[in-house]
Parts: sequence; C-alpha cells; structure tokens
Amino acid sequence: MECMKSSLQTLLAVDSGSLKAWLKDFCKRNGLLTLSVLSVVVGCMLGFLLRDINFSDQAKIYFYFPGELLVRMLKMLILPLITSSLMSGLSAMDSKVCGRMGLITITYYLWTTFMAVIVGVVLVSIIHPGADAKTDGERVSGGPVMTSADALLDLIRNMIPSNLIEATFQQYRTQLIPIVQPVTSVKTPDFVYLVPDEKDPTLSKPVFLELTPAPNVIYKSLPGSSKEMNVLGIVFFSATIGLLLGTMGERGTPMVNVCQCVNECVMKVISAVVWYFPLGIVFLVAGKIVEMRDPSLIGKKLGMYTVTVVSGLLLHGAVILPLLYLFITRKNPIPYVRGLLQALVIALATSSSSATLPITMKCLLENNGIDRRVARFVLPMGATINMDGTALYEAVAAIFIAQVNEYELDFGQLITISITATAASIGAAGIPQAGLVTMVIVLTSVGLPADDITLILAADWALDRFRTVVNVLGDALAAGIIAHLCRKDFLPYSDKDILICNIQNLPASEIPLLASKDCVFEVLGDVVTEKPAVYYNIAQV
Ligand code: 7O9
Repeated sequence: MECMKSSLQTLLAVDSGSLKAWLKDFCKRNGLLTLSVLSVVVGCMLGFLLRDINFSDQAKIYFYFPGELLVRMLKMLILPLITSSLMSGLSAMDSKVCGRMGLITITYYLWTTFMAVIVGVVLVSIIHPGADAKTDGERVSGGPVMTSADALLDLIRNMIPSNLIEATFQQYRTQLIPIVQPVTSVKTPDFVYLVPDEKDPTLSKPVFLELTPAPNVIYKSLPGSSKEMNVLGIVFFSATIGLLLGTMGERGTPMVNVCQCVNECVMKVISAVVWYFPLGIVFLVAGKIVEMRDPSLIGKKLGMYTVTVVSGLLLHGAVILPLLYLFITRKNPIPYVRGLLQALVIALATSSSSATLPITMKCLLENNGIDRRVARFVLPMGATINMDGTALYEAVAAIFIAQVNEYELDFGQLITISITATAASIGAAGIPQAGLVTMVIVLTSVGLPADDITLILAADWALDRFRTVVNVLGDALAAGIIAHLCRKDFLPYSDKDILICNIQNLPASEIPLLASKDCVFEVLGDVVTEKPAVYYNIAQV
C-alpha cells in the first residue's frame, strides 16, 4: 500500500512537473500569439458592448488611441526595414542568382494573383450575389476620379522619384480639375410644355419650363501630390543600390554593414514592440467596431456579396495557396502557416499588409527558418506588388456591380476584368488613393458605372481585413516556395562547411582562392557568428 502510494506520488510529481514544464514551454512559444488572438476576441466583445453607449466623436478618438499607437509603431519600422532589407539582401547575391530569383518571384506573383482573380470570377458567377442586392438610395454621383492613362503614367512617374526624401512621404498624383465652360451658343432657349394634371390642383394651368443647355464640363490634368509614401520609388531605388553594392566587392562592404546593422536593430525593435500588441489590438479592434455604422445594413444589402468575397478568400488562402506550397516544396504547409499566425492576426487587426511587414519578416526568419537573403528580397517585393486578396476582391466587386445593374458580361469582358484586376492590384501601391482609383479602372474597363462603387463601400472596411490576411499569407508562402526553388543558389551553412578565417582586409578578388573545398563563410568579420549575414558560396572553385 505504502509502495503504491509513493509510486503514485512520484507519478503525480513527475506529471505535474512535466505539465508545468510543458505549460512553460507552451507559454514561451505560443504565449504572445495566444494573447494576440485573445485580444482580437476581447476587442470584438468590448466593441459590441460599447456600441450601445453613444460615444462622442472626441471620445471615439481617445478610445482608439492605444490602437493608433500600435499602427504608428509598425509603420515607423517600414521605411528602415525595406530599404535595409533590399540593400543588404540583394548585395549578398550575385547578379545571376538575383536575376533568376527576381524572375521566379515576379512570375509566381503574377500567376497566383491571376489564380485568385479566377477563383473570384468563378465564385461570383456561381453565387450570383447581385440578384438580390437592392440599389435604392445612397448613390452619390461624382466626376471622374482619374483616367486609366493618368493612373498608369503616375505609376511610372512614382517608380522614378524626383526627390528621394520626398518619396518617403508623398507620391506624385495627377489631379483632374473640372473646368465649367460657359455656354457660348446664342440659340433661343428650348421650352418644355407640361400637360396640366387633373389630380394635382397646383398644376391646373399649362406650365412652360425653360431648358438651359447644360454647361460643358471638361477635366484638365494638373500635377499634384498625395500624402502617401512612394513605396514603388523607394523599392526600386533600394533594389538598384543593393544590386550595385553586391558588384562593388570590398568597397561596398561598409555600406552593406550599415544596412545589416539597421536591419538587425529594426528586428530588435520588433521583438520589443510585439509585447505591446495584445493591448494595442484590443483597442484597435474595439475602436473600429464602435465606429462602424449599422452592421445589419451590410447583412441585408450586401450579405451574399460579403459571403462570396469571404468564401473566395478562404478558398484561395486556405486551400489553393497551401496546396501550391505542398506540391512545390513537398513540405507540410500547416506548420508553416502556424509559424505565421502572429502576422495574420496583425493583418486582421490593422488591415494593412505594409504595416504587418515587420512581423511577417520576424515570423519567417524566426519561426519558419527562411533564408534571410530570400526573405529580405521576396517580402518587400510582395508587400508592394503581390495582393491576391485585393485582386480577387476587385474582380468580384466589378462583376457584382454588373449583376446589380443587370448588365450581362460576355466571356471577353470577364477576361478583361480579370486582367485589369490583376494589373490594378500589382500597381496599387504606386497609385495614389489606390482603393478608389483601381476600382474605377476595373469598372471602366468594361464600361460599368463608376458611381456604383458607393454600393459596396459599406462592406469595404470588413472585407479589407480579410483580403489583407490573404495578401500577407500569399507573400509569406511565396517566400517559402521561392526559398525552396532557389535552395541550390543559397547553400545552407553547417559547422563543418564554415571556414573561420580573417578575411576582412582581403581584396574581394582573392576570396575564392582561399578555399579548396566546398565551403561557405562569412566575409564581414573574423569570427563566424551564429547567423552569418553575408556568405560567399565558393563551391565552384
Ligand atoms: C493591404 F513595401 C512596403 F512595405 F514598404 C510597402 C509600403 C506601403 C508596401 C506597400 C505599401 C502601400 O502603400 N500599399 C498599398 C496597398 C497602398 C494602397 C492600397 C493598398 C491595397 O491595400 C490592400 C487592400 O486595400 O486591398 C490591403 N489593405 O494589403 O494592405
């Protein structure tokens, strides 16, 4: 009996000990993530509870403040992160590898975006949500926002910023100024004759109304600017400088060092900032819910449309992209996506894939073990040009608007919508006020009324969150796939492969002569750190 008791005690002690250890380990690994997910839930509940209290506009601003701080912290990191990532990432590759990876990346981005659009087009054609949406009221008529040609020229202008400092806070934007032309014709005015209405006593006499000809409004394009960061300009500039630094060898090293230091510092800041997330997310989500207008309106009028977009996003993000990852890399996508959850939660809370970029980078490097050179190139490019969720959304929205107007789209027009939605999502970051302008471009490409965008605005804030999650997931899975496809170009280093030697003062031309066997070593210091930053693959020597 005694013996049994003591063995039970030891068992319990071991069990509770291992449970404690397991719990500690779980908290260490998943604590922050669990807290972040919990804070989204708490934020939703708090938001719906507080909706009944009629907050003043000022009170709403105060309430949103902790959430606003979270977004500001993340946005603060974007500029140093993308410039240093692209410069140091590209400088560590030789131009052949770089060209190959660039080509693979862009082709992959194009195809996945096009696939997302096709998913959207197929779903919206099957579900046909436009049939029961009512179009009454709420339409606001306005002039053209921008022509497609102007948008394309702005995109190209933004790729080549005239002033780099200016590019960090504003973009070039063509402004359309309406000019009302006076009616010059001296024709006698036209009249209409209204027949008296017997039922309406006020109209007992015939009425003549003078018809003044409508004034002619022409739109003039003038140069202007928009207060958004010119990402495209910065990405192109940093990538070019990074590529050139790589060709400069020894002389480029100090600059590469600076970029690597900045990059590491940013990663350290991110590690600290993540502890603020749980608090920030609660207020970010609750603040948005308190601010939101009547949600039942969205349910009634745009219910099926929302269902179509969300199911398209789910199909693309949860089925097609992971399957693509599985087929190409032959690895299980579930642990990979689990490593990304923190970034996906932030994407949901902030609805901005650029603000999520620092976290996506951290997740890829720390949880998924993606090569730094790949992540530093693929992620900033992805945040800029790869928006699968946005493309899917724009295609669905355009076809929905056509359905509401009972406008039959033929196969050619569906293809036109697919191509313009893909192109619009690629160019979005380079087009000022992208959300509105890209939607107008997609609609006008098949002659749909641009004014009808107001129909779908009520659901936009919610759908933006979901499509941002798919955008972030698309970028991160792309990094995994491209790291796999280019694995031969980036030999993984292992202890026995590393040659520790002081090569700091050696001319770059002599580096390949140093080794006689396959090896990879760090060029920047005399001691190989745990995670070397720049490797020279001299396997061919
Ligand atoms: C969504 F590369 C970076 F990180 F520097 C970068 C910075 C800013 C990349 C992109 C941007 C940027 O401004 N992007 C942008 C994206 C600009 C306008 C519109 C959009 C589209 O945004 C998505 C959408 O509305 O569907 C979504 N909210 O992924 O952030």
